[in-house]
Amino acid sequence: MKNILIIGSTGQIGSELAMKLRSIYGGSNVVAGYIPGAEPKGELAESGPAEVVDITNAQQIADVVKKYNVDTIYNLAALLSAVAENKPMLAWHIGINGLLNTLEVARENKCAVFTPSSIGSFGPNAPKDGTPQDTIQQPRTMYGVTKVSGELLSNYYALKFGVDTRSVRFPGLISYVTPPGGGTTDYAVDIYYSAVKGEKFVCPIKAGTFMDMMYMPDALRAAIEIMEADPTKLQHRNSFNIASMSFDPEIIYESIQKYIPDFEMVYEVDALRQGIADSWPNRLDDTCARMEWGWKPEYDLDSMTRDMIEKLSKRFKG
Ligand code: AKB
Repeated sequence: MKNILIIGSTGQIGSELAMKLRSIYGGSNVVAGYIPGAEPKGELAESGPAEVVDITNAQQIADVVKKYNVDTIYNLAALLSAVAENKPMLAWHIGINGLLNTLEVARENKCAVFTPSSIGSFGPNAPKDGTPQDTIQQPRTMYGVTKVSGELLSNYYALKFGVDTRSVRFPGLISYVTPPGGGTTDYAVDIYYSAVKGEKFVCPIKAGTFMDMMYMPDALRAAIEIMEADPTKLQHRNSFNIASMSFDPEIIYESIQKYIPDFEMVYEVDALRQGIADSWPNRLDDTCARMEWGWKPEYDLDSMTRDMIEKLSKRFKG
């Protein structure tokens, strides 16, 4: 049985991952770490312990790890790509100084650590289609810089100190539960909200811009399966390419139109997000994850669209 701390438990991934981990390992064995102002609510608040854990405060992390005998830390604290471009110092402080705090506490207390990386860790010099597991990583965004540095730092702690660090490179994550904030791939979530509410969608990303995307249930499973994987089979650690679908705005629009035929979309391109998207891969090659720990996505675009529309319709139309 694991004792888990989630840092950033009330964010887009954390809020769903916490509930999933609690359903597997038991409510009392998963501590929801949060920062003041982002307190857990509802089911998340009621189903297990919660503690203030600011990733930039090493002592706070250490105190909670000791109090709950934590052996596994999910580090989900980060600024997403577009926000990080506007607040680069803060993005570095949370993404790298925060990670260093987490890794040091993990080293001292023998914890395993999961820290997600991203498709944003690649840059314009990496092959765009079928981006390999091991290739050039020269991102031109602060988000990407923190993600590559985080991968290297996590590998360093594994090699030098034996800390069990593992990670996946998440694509854009799509969910009907907690909306994302400040990502380049957020349009692929917002489009479903507009469609279900009967609103015209104003797309900030140009037609023809392909990016990897994934439905949240697959992403949660990836985060759990990599931490459960047999370490003797892992040739990589930080971080594995994972993939399930790649599309551009026209393709997701058509997928929604199959279920909501009068749905309309227009384009008003956001220069910051478009620039970031243009520097990212179109589609990652996830062969290593499939071979080393059996990664396999369950959702494709159509099954995701059906589920998103059904769940959001229930919420908005009652
Ligand atoms: C973002 O768009 O910033 C994130 C990501 C792909 O890492 N969703």
